[in-house]
Amino acid sequence: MTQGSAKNRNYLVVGLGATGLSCVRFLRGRGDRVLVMDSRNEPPGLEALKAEFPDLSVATGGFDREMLAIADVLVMSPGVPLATPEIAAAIAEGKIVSSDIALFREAFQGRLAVITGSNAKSTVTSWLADMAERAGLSYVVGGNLGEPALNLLETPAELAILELSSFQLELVPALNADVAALLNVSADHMDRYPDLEAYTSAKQRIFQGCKLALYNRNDAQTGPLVVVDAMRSFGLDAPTGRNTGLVQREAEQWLAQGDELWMQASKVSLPGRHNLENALATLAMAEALGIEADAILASLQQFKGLPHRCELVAEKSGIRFINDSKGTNVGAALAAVEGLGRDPAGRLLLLLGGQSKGGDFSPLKHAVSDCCKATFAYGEDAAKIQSALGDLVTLVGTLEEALVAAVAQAEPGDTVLLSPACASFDQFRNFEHRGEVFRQWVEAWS
Ligand code: UMA
Ligand code: ADP
Repeated sequence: MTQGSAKNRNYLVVGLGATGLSCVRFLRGRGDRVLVMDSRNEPPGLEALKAEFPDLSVATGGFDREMLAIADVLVMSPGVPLATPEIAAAIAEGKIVSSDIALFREAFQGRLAVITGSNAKSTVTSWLADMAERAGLSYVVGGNLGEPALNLLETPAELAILELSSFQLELVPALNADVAALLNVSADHMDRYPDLEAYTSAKQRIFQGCKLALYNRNDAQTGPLVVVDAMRSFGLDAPTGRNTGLVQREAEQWLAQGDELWMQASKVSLPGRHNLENALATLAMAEALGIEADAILASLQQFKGLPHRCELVAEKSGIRFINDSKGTNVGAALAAVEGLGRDPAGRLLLLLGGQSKGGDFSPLKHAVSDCCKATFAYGEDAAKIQSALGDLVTLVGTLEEALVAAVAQAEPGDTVLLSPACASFDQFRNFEHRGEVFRQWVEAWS
């Protein structure tokens, strides 16, 4: 897989979402020849693209064989699998594969911090950006988080912080990042990968050529499998060396780096044990990047978190309502249930449901049994959830019905938690829409 801006090459941008649009603008901006194709009849950015580049050749409604024949470089969007038959055939014929992240890596001259994982990517990425902001650094932040990486090049910056998905990582050569973090690995996108190993291999690509690899020492799949200059780990146990972890001092737990105590864990702004992990990962990255300690400490205590991630929506009649709509896979819901539900145990009313993305729900069984007073499953894969969790689960039709059933059983001191472990697309536009429907229902409830 090579990139490069050799002239006289035909770049074929495959996919016309946010990424494709950013690629067209970037390649045209540097004077390259660009073609575009999308398998959808009406891809989202088409009108904007035609208005901006009236002379551009665009093929829609399929993967156009003529365009594929002309192309030298396929600039892939993350939503299009490399295994798509037309694409796989073109690669077998010798077409070069590139992507927005690969092009970004070539063009960006500053320091690079990259973050992946099945869960907590957006939280850690945004938290690190919050630290950079408080330290007054010139930085940009984006990638899978939302703003396509190539758009970030418009802002001069000394540091780029990128959240990267497995889809994006499949499409990059060595990123040579200054700090690369793999936060955790659990099954996700199993509708796209043949097995967990293939998905994990994609995630592992983040470490290629990095100066410092950060991994989760309690998740064996995250340790770098390639040779790296240096590595550190984070975890909720006591740290050795320059690793980060939790240390008990009398009645208090502290965030620590080796022997050095940073802050009492109780002062971390985000709720739950899983967010202590996130705090420790972010602290490790920030320290490695040389971000000043005062900025790190202030952010650990004040960062507000992102909407739809274990977000307290309201407390009514003594019942807390938490929106974790971004908990779109089993690993995420497990972290939310264990992170919020163990102390005290048995006070959670959990709402699960939607489209399963091929995941296996059985890893939730112990945590649900230990932490939840009741669990309700709704939506397309509700029966699949029930067959994994058995009597622990009550079947309902919709999220609203799950809420009605949950509040009927809730008592003061309980928490109603939406952490669905599924994609939302069966009943909602996206996870944000699902979270908003939850919020609106709670606000209207009395
Ligand atoms: N698609 C087609 N035919 C095409 C091109 C795309 O059917 O020819 C479909 C894809 O299968 C997918 C959808 O269109 O369902 C969007 O794909 P895309 O690659 O065009 O997406 P972009 O709009 O470019 O957004 C992408 C990321 N989307 C995906 O990886 C699916 C966004 O992550 C990311 O924010 C954006 O680039 C900027 O970097 C979203 C996401 O869901 C949030 N990511 C997954 C996740 O977090 O789990 C990986
Ligand atoms: P991502 O960008 O990887 O989807 P987010 O930061 O948006 O990650 O968080 C998504 C969900 O992951 C949260 O809503 C929560 O359910 C779960 N989560 C948060 N922190 C962790 C963690 N440390 N380990 C596992 N799951 C987590």
